[in-house]
Order: sequence, then structure tokens, then C-alpha cells
Amino acid sequence: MYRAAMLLPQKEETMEKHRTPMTDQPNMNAEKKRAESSPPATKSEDRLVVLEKPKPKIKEPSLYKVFLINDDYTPMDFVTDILTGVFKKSQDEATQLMLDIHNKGKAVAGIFPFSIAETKVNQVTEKARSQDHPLECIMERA
Ligand code: TYC
Repeated sequence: MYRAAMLLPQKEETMEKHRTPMTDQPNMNAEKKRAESSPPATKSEDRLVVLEKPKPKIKEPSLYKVFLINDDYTPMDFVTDILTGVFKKSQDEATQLMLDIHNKGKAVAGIFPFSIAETKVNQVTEKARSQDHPLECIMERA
């Protein structure tokens, strides 16, 4: 949205037209001081509204951590397959991460913008439930 930045006199000559010549005035010095210290009186038609182009406001997308949670029943191989397939980890990374989750209770599988994180959570949950595994996948604001 554009916003009004300031009001300016429209044209010098417009102002001059309405001014009595200085030489005709009885007290030139007093008039000169007044003119210097205060802005010239302007009618609304004599003002120009300058619209400043707004800076484009670029908002970084909020990021979400996607966690896998340990449980006692989901097979280790199923979890490593999830980590390679859904989270694009290498076989070695997937094995290490699965063991971290197994040992510590949970770990971050990836950090993504909201809709990608949401899609990954849904993919993991659907794959796990389709094979009757209780694997939990959750997301939280990074
Ligand atoms: N604890 C599981 C087992 O011993 C393996 C496992 C790892 C399960 C990570 C879930 O997110 C998980 N079979």
C-alpha cells in the first residue's frame, strides 16, 4: 500500500503569484523573518501529496522440526527405510539416526517449512499405519 509521505507547495510560481512584492511592504525585515521561520501558508489545492513506494516486505517462512519418536515395536529396518525414503538420508546417516532415536527416545529427522513438514509427518504416519507399526512422527516450530 502506498502512504502519504509529506505535503509540499505545488509550484514556486503559484506561491509567488499570491505574494505582495516585498518592496511594497511597510516592514520588510519583519516580513522576511516571519517567512523564514514559518512555512508558507498553503491552501489544500496548492499542496502535493507525495506517495512513497513501500519497501517490499519479504517474510521468511517459519521452519518446523520433524521428529521421529522411539517405540518398542516398530522394526529398526522400517525406520531406516523411512529415513532414506521420506527424509532422503544416506544409508549410513539413516542407520545412525535410527540408533539415536532408539537410544535417546527421539531425534530430528529434518527441518522444513510448514507445508513440507506437514506432508512428511503424514507420509510417515500413513506408511507406518499401513503396516500396523506404531511409529510416531511429530513436528514443532524450530
Ligand atoms: N526401538 C525400536 C526397536 O527396538 C526401533 C525404533 C527406532 C522404533 C526408532 C522407532 O522412531 C523409532 N525395534
